[in-house]
Amino acid sequence: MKRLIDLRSDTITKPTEAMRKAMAEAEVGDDVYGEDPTVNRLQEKVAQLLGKEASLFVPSGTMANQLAIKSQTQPGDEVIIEATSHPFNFEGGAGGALSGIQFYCIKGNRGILKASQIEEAIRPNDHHYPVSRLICLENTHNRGGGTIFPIEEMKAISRLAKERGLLVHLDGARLWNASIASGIPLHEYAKWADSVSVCLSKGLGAPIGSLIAGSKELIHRVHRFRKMFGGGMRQVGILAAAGLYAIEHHIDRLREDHEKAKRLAQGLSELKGVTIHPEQVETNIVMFEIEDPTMNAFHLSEEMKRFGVLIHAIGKTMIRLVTHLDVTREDIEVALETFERVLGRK
Ligand code: TLP
Repeated sequence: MKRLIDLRSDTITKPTEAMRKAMAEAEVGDDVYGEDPTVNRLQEKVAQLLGKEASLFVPSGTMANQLAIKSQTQPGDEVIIEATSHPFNFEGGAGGALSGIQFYCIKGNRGILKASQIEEAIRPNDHHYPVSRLICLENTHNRGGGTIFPIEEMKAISRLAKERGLLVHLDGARLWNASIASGIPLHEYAKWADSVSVCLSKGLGAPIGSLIAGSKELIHRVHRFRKMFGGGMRQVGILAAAGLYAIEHHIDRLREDHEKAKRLAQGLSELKGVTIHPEQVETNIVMFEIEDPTMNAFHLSEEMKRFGVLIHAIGKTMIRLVTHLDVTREDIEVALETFERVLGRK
């Protein structure tokens, strides 16, 4: 069967041979007893990279975000968040269901919020209002198009949060990408948040796994809730080994994914019916709009699939493409030729 070029997400990568070898050779133990040496090593490594006291291995980015919310709020509290963010839109309503919080959504500029917008959203200390407790940021911002959250704005938000007694959670599923593209170390970003989640199963190419990092006290609470949410795992050193391998070998190469995304955007800008701003592509996500009387985004996605290229239609006019470890530079050229075949040149 012809190999598909899959640009739907960076979550679709398969573990490399070398990663599988590291997994097969991993030393393991019962992690519910805290006795898995490979998990412990991964947790220490990630805490150190993020400059936090501790971190905890969890199955998914969704669980990491939801544990951050659960362990830093009370039912009835309000969580201030960007309107197109992952926790608000794509986590099955978990914030309400599992933590009893409500979200206060603010529309950002390609996912990026300003401290002044957040300031306006903080509720007065009056019994009519919910208690504003937690601010959630996302870096890079998925729906914003892989946008990097400017560090200066993060600092300003963190200062505001401190002044007003709120906490900050950073959904850093793709913080690795932000760090590589901006040259700002991971711990510099993490410094401005009380809790940070990172994913191993996106650009880094591991099959599973996320971590949540913060103070020892916070991670102690997160640990309790991880058990409650059913996320206590046993001999998962096998999975942690994939994560360690990914951290050691797949961070620097993210640059290549960013270059591939830029090439895609530039190529797409020459095609009929495509509205795209190549200069806005900062990391590995490319968003574009399709305006063609005969073709909407779903139709385009079907057509591309017929020719072996998978893309993600996220609405009638919007398409998302994500570059990753399992698409080569040649694949990008083939994908662009296929787009051209379907859409034609301007
Ligand atoms: N994002 C997935 C889909 O759920 C949309 C993707 O293909 O991009 N935070 C951010 C910023 C994410 O992009 C994702 C996954 C998550 C959290 C959740 O991670 P998982 O899928 O591990 O629960």
